[in-house]
Amino acid sequence: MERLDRVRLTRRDMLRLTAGGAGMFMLTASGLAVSSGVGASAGGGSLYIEAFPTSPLILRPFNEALPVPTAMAPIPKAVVDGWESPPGPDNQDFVKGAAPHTHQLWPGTAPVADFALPLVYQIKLEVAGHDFTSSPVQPIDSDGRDVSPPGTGNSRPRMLPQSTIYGFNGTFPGPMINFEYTKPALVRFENHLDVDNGLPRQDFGAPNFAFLTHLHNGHTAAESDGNPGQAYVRFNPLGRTAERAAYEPGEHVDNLYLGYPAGGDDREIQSFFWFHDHVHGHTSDNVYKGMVGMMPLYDPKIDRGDETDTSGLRLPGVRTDNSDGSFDVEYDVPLVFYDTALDDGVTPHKDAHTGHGETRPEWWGRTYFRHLPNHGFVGDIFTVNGKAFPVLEVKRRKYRLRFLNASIARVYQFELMRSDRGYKAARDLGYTGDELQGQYRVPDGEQCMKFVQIACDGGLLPEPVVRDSFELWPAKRREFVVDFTTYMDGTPTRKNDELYIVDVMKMTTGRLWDSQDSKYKVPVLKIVIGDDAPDNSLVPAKLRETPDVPADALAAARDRSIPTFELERGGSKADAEFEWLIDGIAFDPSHPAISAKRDSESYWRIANGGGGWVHPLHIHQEEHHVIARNGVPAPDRRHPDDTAKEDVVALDPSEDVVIFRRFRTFVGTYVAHCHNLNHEDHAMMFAWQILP
Ligand SMILES: [Cu+2]
Repeated sequence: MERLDRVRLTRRDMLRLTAGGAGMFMLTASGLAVSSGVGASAGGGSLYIEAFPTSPLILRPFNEALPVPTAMAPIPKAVVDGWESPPGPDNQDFVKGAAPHTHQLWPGTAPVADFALPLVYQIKLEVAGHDFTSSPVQPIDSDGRDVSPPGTGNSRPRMLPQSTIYGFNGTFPGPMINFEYTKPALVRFENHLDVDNGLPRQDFGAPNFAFLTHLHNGHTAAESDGNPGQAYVRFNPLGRTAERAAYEPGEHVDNLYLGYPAGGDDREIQSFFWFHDHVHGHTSDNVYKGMVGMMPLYDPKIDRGDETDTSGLRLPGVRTDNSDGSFDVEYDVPLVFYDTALDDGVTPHKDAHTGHGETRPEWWGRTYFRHLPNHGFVGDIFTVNGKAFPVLEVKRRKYRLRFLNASIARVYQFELMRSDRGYKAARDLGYTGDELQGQYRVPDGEQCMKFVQIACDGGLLPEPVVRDSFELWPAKRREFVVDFTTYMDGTPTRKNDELYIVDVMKMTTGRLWDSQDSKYKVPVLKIVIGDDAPDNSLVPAKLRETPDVPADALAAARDRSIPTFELERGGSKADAEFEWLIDGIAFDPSHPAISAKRDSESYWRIANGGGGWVHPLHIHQEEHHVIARNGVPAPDRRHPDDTAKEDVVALDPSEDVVIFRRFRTFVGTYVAHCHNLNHEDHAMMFAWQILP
């Protein structure tokens, strides 16, 4: 029993397995369990395993530079004009056998009458190989012991094979578009995922190689939003539903990002978006397979990325305008967090609802994913900007760090720490099983600096908030200024000093965090202090006002008659896999759950119906204000950045949150869904509409 526990079967699954008959699980030589013949007796959909592989140990962490992205270049107008089917107001996409869709709002028409024509970007969805590390690795088992991968006959260190990604321009993370409000950008996303490069496609990713790119949380017309509700509207008349309601190989879509703040209100200007896949039923596997891109947002009036501009806020950033219309901002660094698990060759890929416990030893060392882990997927290697355990050398000055959680289910909590004795492999500290997640620890790590939070997923905060640590839930962004000249005790940093961004939230399953463990300190990024550098930046006491909420907001929060959406575990007759529901209903894009008139506003109650899970509930189209959590007016101590808006409600167990939001500028179908992407794909989503 103890050994089986190590492969993370739930107790419930264990009971089912043992009830189903003896000998259904075999133990392999490396101490992992492999199910055998489970499917025949357990029946479809009723049983699945939570076993994830033990990734090989990365032997030389913190040797590889953190990739710091630079701005993607737009396509010159002369080139775009020569395209076979150039972008235009009546040419929004190319779908085989269909007339093109149209843009509902194009620059030159109110309310964007004075906006220039968009800069045009081209992003190809491509199959490529990706290296999470250049370090040799040591194959280990779930006890942390050296082990021989199946069929190799030796346990010596080795190099990893490349993992197969489906990436924006074949990279992970994908390109970064630096975006300035009032300067529209149009991105042509083209599907080239049918082009083979010899890498194994493995067993996850939309089976028809489709994509649907969503700019999270753009104030975007429905047809450019890339959501499976509007995709149903687009593709259902063509007889294409589910994953076929998306852009397949040979097809493309022009997503138009106008840079028009909701209501024309500068207080609605946002700060950091990301774009990622949103194919119905395959968002988790497509995102995990690499469909992640970044879009830092700049405000031409007060936050244009130029710390010397005395008319602005002077947040850290040295701007260089490029001749192609793009611009780069130094000292302004996006950090994309993503956890992965690499195949150990002995962990089953299939469970009772899809197979018989098959393993794939030939995929050893490549990314591993199962489409339906009931809890949500968590990996044991934590990466930043696509690399495991990278190093960032910083100048001695202030930086703006933009954090994004692009993980499937993992919630992080970050602190800045110093360590005298450095990092140690978790297995060398005696840890085994789930405690190996993260691979390394800094046992003597102590907090050494604070974060000054300036923005959350709803843009700049009204005032900065000083924080010792902060949580980062899936899809959320939080931005901070960190001053690398001085420790929090007042002593100056010195060249070659080392510190770490450390994850202190132990979360061994995708359900929610484990009980608090002060020994859980996983270093994810090493920071090395470099030379001095000029610094003209400031952290002003006031950043930006937040848009108003109606005076009756608190009364509304107590009103039990407002629309309520309760997230809960349940069963659906539609599909045995659909067990994540909202108000007891599985996602059905043909029946929007609620409609709103354009330019109206509403209160919604979002509730976590269960105590055993957390759910990051994301609502498209406009950010919302949190009015109250569990009846307590926002902001509360746990959420000091509720002073601003947000687009993901981080629902603690059994939490009840009342939000206020508006529905402006566009019409069409949008969605709201859990951003634990396994939950989303197993139906925790609803469609909703804005009507003229
Ligand atoms: Cu969820």
